[in-house]
Amino acid sequence: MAFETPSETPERRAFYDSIDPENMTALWSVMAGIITPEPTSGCKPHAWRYDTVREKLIEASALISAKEAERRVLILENPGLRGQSRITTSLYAGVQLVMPGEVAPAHRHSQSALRFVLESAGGETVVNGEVTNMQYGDFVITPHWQWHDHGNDTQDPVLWLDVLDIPIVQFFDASFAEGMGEDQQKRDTPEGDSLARYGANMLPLGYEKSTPASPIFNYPYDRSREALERMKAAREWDPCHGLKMRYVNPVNGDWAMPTVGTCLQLLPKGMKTAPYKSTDATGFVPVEGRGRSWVNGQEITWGPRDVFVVPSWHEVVHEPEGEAVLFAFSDRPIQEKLGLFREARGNA
Ligand code: 1HN
Repeated sequence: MAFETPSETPERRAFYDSIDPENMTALWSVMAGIITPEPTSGCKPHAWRYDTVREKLIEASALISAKEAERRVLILENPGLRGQSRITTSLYAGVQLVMPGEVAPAHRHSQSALRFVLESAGGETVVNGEVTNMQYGDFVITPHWQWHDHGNDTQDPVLWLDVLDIPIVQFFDASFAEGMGEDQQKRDTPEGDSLARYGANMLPLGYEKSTPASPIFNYPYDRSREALERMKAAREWDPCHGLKMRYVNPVNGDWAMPTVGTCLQLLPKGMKTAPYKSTDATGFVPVEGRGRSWVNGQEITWGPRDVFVVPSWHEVVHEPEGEAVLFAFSDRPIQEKLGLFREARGNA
């Protein structure tokens, strides 16, 4: 049963007005709005078309360099949350462009970031002294407070989706940031070191975890895709998700990032998923294939590199045209740790 707001009488109104200057509010006058029987999100279902985002970024590249901008990014703002730099209530997302020869200078901040590579013939990002080459579909993380800079020595534009936990850090008033004062940090770790060290089903003997983020910072698409391709043969489809795998921190099996959960999902040809809803508003990036999804009945069509959002507690049904692969991100790791995560499968 939902809470109901008691009716207002002239005496009650006068009372509310009398406590207002004292910085007090009567709970019973606002309770129904703040303790809701189900999530009531300001976040709306929406899709951003890659062609449009890319075109506008190329236009922006004539106006400002990556260096002057610090990061040349167009923020994907949820239509229900305009002006707040949010794609969902708890997450920030934007698409970043680095033109040939450009650098995005080294800096660090409390916010954790992920990059999902949308277009790259070999752009580079350096995290904590180690460079990694970026290819389409790679999932790259920049853990909080680690130095990072980006470069593009190729002939073609490099674009990726950035997802950061900015609204979460904002909520806790815990933001720190600083520039390095140099375009590029020193590369003092061999390329591929962290993937070899932590991403081969082994760990250095005696390794002790020092941060909640995964020590792997590039999860290459070809590896993740290969896993899905092999598993496909078993033909074990989850009715709501097809085949959905989460990216993990190999040290403890937790999510790769403490604040943002990420998955790669294969929807087989001919599948229409069973209705699903969960408390973690989720952003999807189709990597392969086209299709449509219904979000609380609202149809969203999608193709490669588009970005679309399913808000908290909105029922979603996916229907790929052929086989499709989707990258997904949400704040699920935090909700799980706080005991808040809920889901409903099927027509419940
Ligand atoms: C940031 O550091 C990057 O490093 C991208 O590429 C987007 C948005 C807000 C704050 C920091 C990056 C960002 C950001």
